[in-house]
Amino acid sequence: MDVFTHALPGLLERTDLFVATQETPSNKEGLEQELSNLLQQLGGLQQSQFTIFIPSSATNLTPTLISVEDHPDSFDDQIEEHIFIAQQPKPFSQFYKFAQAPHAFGCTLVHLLCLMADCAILQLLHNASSTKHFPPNITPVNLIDVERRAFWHAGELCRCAHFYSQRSVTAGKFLYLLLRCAENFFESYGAMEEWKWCRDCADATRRRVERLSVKTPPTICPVGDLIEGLPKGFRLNRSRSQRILWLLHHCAPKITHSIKLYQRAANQTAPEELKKIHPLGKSPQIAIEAPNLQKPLVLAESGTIIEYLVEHFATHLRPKRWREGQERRLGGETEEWMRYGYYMHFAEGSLMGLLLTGLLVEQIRNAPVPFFVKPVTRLIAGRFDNEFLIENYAMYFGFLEGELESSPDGGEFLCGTELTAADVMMSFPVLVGRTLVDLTKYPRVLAYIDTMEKGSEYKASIDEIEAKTGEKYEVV
Ligand SMILES: N[C@@H](CCC(=O)N[C@@H](CS)C(=O)NCC(=O)O)C(=O)O
Repeated sequence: MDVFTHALPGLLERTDLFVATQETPSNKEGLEQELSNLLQQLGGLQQSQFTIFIPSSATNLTPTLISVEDHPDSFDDQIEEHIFIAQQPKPFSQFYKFAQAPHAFGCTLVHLLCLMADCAILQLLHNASSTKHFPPNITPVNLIDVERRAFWHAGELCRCAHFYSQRSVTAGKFLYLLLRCAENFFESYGAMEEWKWCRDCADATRRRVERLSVKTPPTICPVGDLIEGLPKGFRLNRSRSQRILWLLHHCAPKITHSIKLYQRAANQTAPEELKKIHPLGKSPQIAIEAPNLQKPLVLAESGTIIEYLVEHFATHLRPKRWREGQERRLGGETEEWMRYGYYMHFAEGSLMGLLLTGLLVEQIRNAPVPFFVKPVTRLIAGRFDNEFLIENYAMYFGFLEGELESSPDGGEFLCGTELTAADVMMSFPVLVGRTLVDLTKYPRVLAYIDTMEKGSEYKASIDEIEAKTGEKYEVV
């Protein structure tokens, strides 16, 4: 990745220098060599090299193209860009609908970077022939081919407008930038219809951004699009937030998300800034942004966050509620549904309480105390183990083993054959459990963890955390 991200700025700088350098008999040969190098290196950065920005989980995805004519439901008459697109269907009438936000961001970046590289090539070719009077056959690069390719990349940026227009203020600002880049290219290329379209669509984006520009509070897990560099040293590691991120990957493409990382204080508590969003200042917290919301909707407490997200964006992660013919009757619920409600509460209400005690005891046992105090801390920890933890671990994990064995229809999840949001909720405590308890005695629990960890959305959430923090994800 570094090779390419670092290469382009350097190549653009060298392009500027080449263009600004006056040709003299003494530097002519050097300039010709530099021109050839630059054209080769900029050309070498084309799409295949830049596709590194597309996450591996999304490489098999093909975004669908939608238009106002064929997909009127995908266009909203409250969104400025959609109003513009409906009124001005030419020259861009089809837009990409992406299945995953990281895929969309990756594709957009590829087109943006390719357009920048192509514009630099065009600038070089133009300067070499018109200012430096190099012979036209000095390079094998075909001007028409590069122009066509750049035109296509600029058009692809415009076709991403629908995706970004439905999202947050930050995404709107990014879209504005994309449209202005495409607009600049079309203007210099002389494609006036496309230039005008970009200019007017960018204006619609600017108006939407102004309308939505409310102060967005920083959150540990804001839902919305954010394409910002994250400060180094901030981390999400060792936090319940991972399961929310996992769920957000299951909510795609109905909602896109980004995460903001906060660093724990030395004593492991959350930083004070988090209290500005929710008085308890605990993680996770999410802020939902939507065109109809005057200000972001802030939610705290994992269970509430999960239930809210499922209700609006992931009803497929909730089991069927009623047995046939028993609708809305007392006791008419399916076993899957009853388990779902139970585990949604059991995770934080019961199991986490036990595990937090276990984690605390581990801290006492491993506390950096002088050697003569060690026997005391070990004694305290040992008493907790013997009188409370060992027995309760066996009871709770034995219970889960039995529950998995009797899961409806022989399913491998806690509420039957399908993954539900209750499993997402339970994932954090069972993963913490794996660090404290010898789970080999509970093979079904181990298999359950293994199945969850193999899920593509689960893996995508871990990849996202690791990419953001630059470290391996660890549960505690
Ligand atoms: N039951 C809450 C627990 C929230 C919680 O305690 N979160 C931890 C991170 S996993 C935290 O913020 N710890 C820092 C602190 O307590 O200051 C939930 O599930 O959201």
